[in-house]
Order: sequence, then C-alpha cells, then structure tokens
Amino acid sequence: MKLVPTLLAAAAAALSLTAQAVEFKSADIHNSDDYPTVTAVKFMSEELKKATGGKHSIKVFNKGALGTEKETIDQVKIGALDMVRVNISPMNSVCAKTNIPVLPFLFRSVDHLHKVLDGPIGEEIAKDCEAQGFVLLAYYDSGARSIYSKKPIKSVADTKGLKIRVQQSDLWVALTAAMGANPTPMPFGEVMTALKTGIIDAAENNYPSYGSGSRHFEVAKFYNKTEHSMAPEVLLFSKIAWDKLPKAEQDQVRAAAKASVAFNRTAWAAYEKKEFDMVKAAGVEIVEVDKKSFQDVMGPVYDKFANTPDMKRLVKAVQDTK
Ligand code: GTR
Repeated sequence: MKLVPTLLAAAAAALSLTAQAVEFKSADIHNSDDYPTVTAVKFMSEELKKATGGKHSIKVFNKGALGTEKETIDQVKIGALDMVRVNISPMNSVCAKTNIPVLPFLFRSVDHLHKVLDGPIGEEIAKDCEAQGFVLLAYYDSGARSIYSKKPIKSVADTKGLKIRVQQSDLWVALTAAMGANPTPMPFGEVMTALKTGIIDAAENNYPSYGSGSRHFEVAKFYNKTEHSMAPEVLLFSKIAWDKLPKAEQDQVRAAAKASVAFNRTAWAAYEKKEFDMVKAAGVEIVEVDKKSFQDVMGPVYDKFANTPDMKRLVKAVQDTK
C-alpha cells in the first residue's frame, strides 16, 4: 500500500520536470554575431519555440563567453551546460570516430562531405559520441582549412620547422608534424597574440575564421590554399540534460536541429564567399600551393589514426561514398 503514494510522487516529479519551460544555454567561441554557426543555433531556437508553443528555446552565448571549446565540452559532459557548438576536432580525444572527418584530404568535395555526414557514417560517429555523454544533433559546414602565414608557402618544403598553431587534438599535431612543421596546440582565442608575439609563425583555418571571425589576416597576410582538411562543426547536447526531456520533446529538439542544418549550409556558402572577397580586398595574397606535395606526406597520419579494423572500415566507407 505504501508503494502507491511513492509511485504517485515519482510520477508527479517526472511531470513537473517535463512541464518546466527551459531556455537551453548553448556556447560558441565565435565573436561575430552573424557567424553561420551562431545564426544557425539562433534559427534552431526559433524553430524549437514554434514547435513547443513557446515552451523551449535556446540562448546562444558566443564570443567564448562560457570558455574555450575544450572547457565548454567538459561542462556539457557533466551537465553544467546544455549545449555547445564546436569544431569536431576537440572531440577527437573524447570519441575516436570523430577523427574520421578530420583526416587530411579525405573528402573530394563539399557534396561528398554532406553525403557522408548525412548518411550512416554520420550516424555512427554520433552514436560514438552519445556513448560518451554527448547527443550530436547536427553537423554544420566549415569549408576547407588552409595554412595562413607571414611568408608564402608554395609546397610542403616551406612548412619545414614552421611553428603552426593547431586545434587541441592529437590528430592535428600528427597532421602538421607530417608536414615537417612544429605543431603548437592552443585554443582559438589565443592565436592572435601568439601570431603577434612570434610564439607561432602560422595557423590554419577556413576564410571566415581567418577573416572577420578573428582578423588574423591583419598579421598573417598569406593564405596558402592547402585545403588539407574539411573538419566540420558539430552541435552537441548534454546527455544529462537530454535524458530529462520526454521523448516527444527530444524529437522536437532533433527536428529543430535538422532544420538548422539546411539553414547553416545556405548561410555558410554566402558567408564564406563574402569573407574570401573581404580578405582579398584587404590585400591578402591567396597562394596556390603544390597540393600533391602535402598529400604525399600524409601516410603516417592514416597509419596512426585509421589504425583499427573499425577505423579502416570507416575510411573505406567514406572513400566509397559516391
Ligand atoms: C573554426 C571553428 C571553431 C574553432 C576554430 C579553431 O573554424 O569554427 O569552432 O574550432 O576553427 O581553429 O579553433
């Protein structure tokens, strides 16, 4: 008989959880309010509001207000923060399969990347992250990353001994070490000072993050088109926060995230072009590189990271995706 009131209390507690309106907090390091990752999550918030009759929404804290990418990933893991939008690279040490889309020269085109991430491989990577406490809701566009520097780089010979800032990921360290460079991992927010003081000679990123996202182009005036990786962005939801939502609301969050992917892709294409035009107009020299010389030295990276039958299978599956 005592069981009934206990059960009733539990049911009431569960109900009160689901009845609560939530403004989810989402972190992003980008300074520009119009950066396509920032606007995509704001768009998702509007979609979510519509779907839930105004009950749930998302507040984006960009400009690194809640910490570096690594710090905010840790907060999401313990449920202190609901959501974060980061590049997939700082997740490399958390869930091994996230290494796959960072691998150098793996994707043939943006279309190829989209097909892979929208299909079973994208899902498999997401499952790997879920097991570590992260619900991967979306892959956003990030274009191709290239090296920018104070001197032109024409072939891999020019990167020998170069101090290159990389993201905080072992794969990135291996990738630039394979070029003969000196990798220096650090958070994005420290790159400008490091470039100015000579702690680093170069860094690597897409046009928007090199352009108005950071203004690194004012210090490193050569953008050398290595296009060595197409590491995408990811939007992660804390598994702890997720498990508090009833299934119907989880579905609404997923649908809103899905809509934000389409929004992001359109916004990204326009933004990337605008930023390319902007840095060119500002006097940046876009250097055509001997790409093959970079491709030819990447063997050790694949040996080290595509090193299990599972990872080898995934690399092959990506290559076979038409
Ligand atoms: C950008 C990406 C950021 C961050 C940054 C970096 O392209 O959007 O999330 O990862 O690169 O290099 O740290």
